[in-house]
Amino acid sequence: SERYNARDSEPRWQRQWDEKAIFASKNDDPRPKYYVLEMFPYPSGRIHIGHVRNYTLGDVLARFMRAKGFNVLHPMGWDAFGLPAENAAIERKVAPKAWTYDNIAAMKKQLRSIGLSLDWSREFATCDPSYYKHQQKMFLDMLRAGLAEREKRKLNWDPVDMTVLANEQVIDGRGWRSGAIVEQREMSQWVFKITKYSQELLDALDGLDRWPDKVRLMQRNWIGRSEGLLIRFALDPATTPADETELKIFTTRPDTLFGAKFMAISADHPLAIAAAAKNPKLADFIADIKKIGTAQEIIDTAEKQGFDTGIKAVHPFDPNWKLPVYVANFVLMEYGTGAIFGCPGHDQRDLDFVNKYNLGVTPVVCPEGQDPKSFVITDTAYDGDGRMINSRFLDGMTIDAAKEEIAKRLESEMRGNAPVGERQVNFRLRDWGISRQRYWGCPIPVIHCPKCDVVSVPDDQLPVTLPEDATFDKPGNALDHHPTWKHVACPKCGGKAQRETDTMDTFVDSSWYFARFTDPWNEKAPTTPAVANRMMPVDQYIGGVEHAILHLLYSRFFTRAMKATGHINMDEPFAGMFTQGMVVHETYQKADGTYVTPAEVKVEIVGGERLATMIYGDEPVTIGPIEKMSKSKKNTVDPDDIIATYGADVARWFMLSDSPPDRDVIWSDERVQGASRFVQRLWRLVNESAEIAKSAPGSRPAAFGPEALALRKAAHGALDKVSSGIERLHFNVCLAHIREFTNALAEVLGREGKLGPDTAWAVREAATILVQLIAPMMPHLAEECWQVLGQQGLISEANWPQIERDLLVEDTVTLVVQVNGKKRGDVTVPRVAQNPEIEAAVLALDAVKLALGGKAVRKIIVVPMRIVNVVG
Ligand code: ANZ
Ligand code: ZN
Repeated sequence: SERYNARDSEPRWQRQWDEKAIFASKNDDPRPKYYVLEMFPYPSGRIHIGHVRNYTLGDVLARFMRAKGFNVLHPMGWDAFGLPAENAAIERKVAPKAWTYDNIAAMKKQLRSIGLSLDWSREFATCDPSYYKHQQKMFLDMLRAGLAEREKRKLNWDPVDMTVLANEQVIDGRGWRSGAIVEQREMSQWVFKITKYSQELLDALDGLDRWPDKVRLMQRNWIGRSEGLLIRFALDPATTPADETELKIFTTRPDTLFGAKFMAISADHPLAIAAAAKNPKLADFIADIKKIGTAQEIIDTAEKQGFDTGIKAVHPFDPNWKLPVYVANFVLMEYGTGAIFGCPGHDQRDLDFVNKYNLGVTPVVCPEGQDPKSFVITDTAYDGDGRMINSRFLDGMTIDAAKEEIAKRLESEMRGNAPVGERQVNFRLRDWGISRQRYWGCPIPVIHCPKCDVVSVPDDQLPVTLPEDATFDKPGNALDHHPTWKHVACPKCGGKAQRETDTMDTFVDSSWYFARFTDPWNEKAPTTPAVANRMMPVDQYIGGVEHAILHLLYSRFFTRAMKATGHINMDEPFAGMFTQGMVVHETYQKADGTYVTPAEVKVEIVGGERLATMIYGDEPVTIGPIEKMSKSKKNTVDPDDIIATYGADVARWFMLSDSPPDRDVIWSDERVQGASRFVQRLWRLVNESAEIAKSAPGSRPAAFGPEALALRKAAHGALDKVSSGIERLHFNVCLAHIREFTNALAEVLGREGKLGPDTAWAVREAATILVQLIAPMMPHLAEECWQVLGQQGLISEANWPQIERDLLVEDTVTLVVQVNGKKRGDVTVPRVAQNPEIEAAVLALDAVKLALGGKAVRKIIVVPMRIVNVVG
């Protein structure tokens, strides 16, 4: 037969699937549902190879579950708002909308060429007014429910780009794009009250047992619950500015209170501001340390710095013990109370700090088994377990007992009319600020009226759409400097008012799209609750680990907010979560250090070593480390090129082979060619099998000889292993089983002489099963083979084959062999073997003869399926 021609076959099958709309899922389908979702793409312009991996993983599962008889929902859409569209508008003078929809059209074509079983009838882009209309409605619902609020916050303001920057976008005190010195500005912005759910979002993680542990841990850490004590330290009046009489701190280690050496407050703390007003040097210091911004990583890695304010705090258990109060760069205003006491013995930051300012160390927790007298701490703080020392009434206690003791004493000690200590649970999680000074986002549907304050846009005036004639020739928010858009009449009083010109964080758009997919046709409401409640949660969500925190957490919050406002009746949107690994590739550099693409390089093996040269000109190239594919390293491969050269099935097969899906996979041309050869091999085998099948009896033979039986066992064994492998997303293991089974079939086909009718029948069965096994992975090739085998209809619509369980039973059994009760080895016999046969096999063993040492056998006891004991 001829070679399999993917270029001819693939578009043909894609057209057929489309015309018959076989992947469209119907909401009134009575079968049990299965919702597979891959994280939807940002329409950047081109699909990259990571998308191909992501969607292939989901597609295998979707096709498998469809064959298993589920009503599979497998939709696709576009996460279409965001900054790149505005940058394109600035750089290339194309409107964000035109740029975005052009990209969507191009990427949709690419996605189709991969042969994914997607339900395109549900497609939407988050920038469609028919989508964001509902998002605006839900924003207003959340506002009424107290889940959205306006809040004053200190934000990083870039005075050149005229925008708020995220902490991560402030580098060395400057805006990441403009390079301008960033200012801290107090601004009103909209926040979602995610912190109302902190405890719940944390607790519910336990129930997400089909999520990776690492993702749950990341979420746990992000929510960051800690139990501790608020302590009001009195300030020494002689040293403090007027009005400041006490300093409130939050600590998780009240047990270490007798190891305290200093107090530290944030540069934004009111006490710091009050002190700076009288001390220009302190004011300079504060201005200086604020330049590094407030990004956690930067703070964690920056050198610890402090400034002694001269203020003294009084130790809660000793009126004569005075602690210096520093302004320090590692204390954040946003956490706890923005103030701490420092205990250098048991906190590394505090230790670095006292070592710099010579404040001394007193250890107060001594590890078990260590002599307290010889326990000194110099460079490394001790944060382990132990017993209290140097701590007066705490001495000898465990850490937990000491914490409890301090809490009890300070809770019952009153100063003024409040206790000095108070137990508190703190969360690291902050409310979600959603205001962005951007044009290309979902408008926030409120109006600011000088008389009525903030007024919601009435429901019947939704959506608030973006003006299409915005210009991008000035920095700042194009909505804000649009000549007319923001000027409107107040819906309440009719007076002159202004629209909110901030738009929503694009994370809002992706926090509910999965629910919208359940009924994207509903024009009146974000969801049709009866449908959403039936089709949700997503049974298997698949995406990159880079979204393991924010996107998943926001989606979990938003689902709860939708529940609170009546749009869905569940808490958790994703029952199963899978984080896939990256596609990585080695890098190539010319002698001058410039990177070149894999397409420009040829790699040869010379003397066992891989050597690379430029294809044109033979210039030598250095093979660099394997890295994540990126434009800057030029180590990318273009899915279009791969599909044009090898076909989508080869690309899909390659993506699934070798590496477990949660690990990185190394792109390698050699192995892609291997996948391509495997496709041709399958094609030949199926064609040969089809020839043989012609001579096979129409109905199932009454009995099968050993040759036919062995092949049937290989087929059903593979079917069993692949079925359970796909359910667990162990795709690389499935592929290995398929290859093994392919070899078994090839071996039978390669035999000399004519095959018996029972074997011919088994060949037909095996080829049919083989084609069905590869169908989720290589659907185009499978359709083509399905025809060759003379099957009716599309394989994409066929049911998954039935496993014949009795073919899975092993036909041999291994028994432990003992001589006089002592193990001497084992013996493998046919499962059906009778005792005389087993006894003969056991007595023939050298180990048994040796153990008997010539003695006569008195008797042999056979414990069926388990043990044979020879008594000598
Ligand atoms: C004294 C102490 C002694 C502390 C010790 C730790 C170890 P988590 O677990 O993250 O809640 N802290 C409190 N507020 C802070 C702020 N705004 N900026 C920086 N650090 C702050 O951490 C709580 C601990 O972090 C608190 O307990 C406090 O230091 C510090 F041996 O108090 B601890
Ligand atoms: Zn008004």
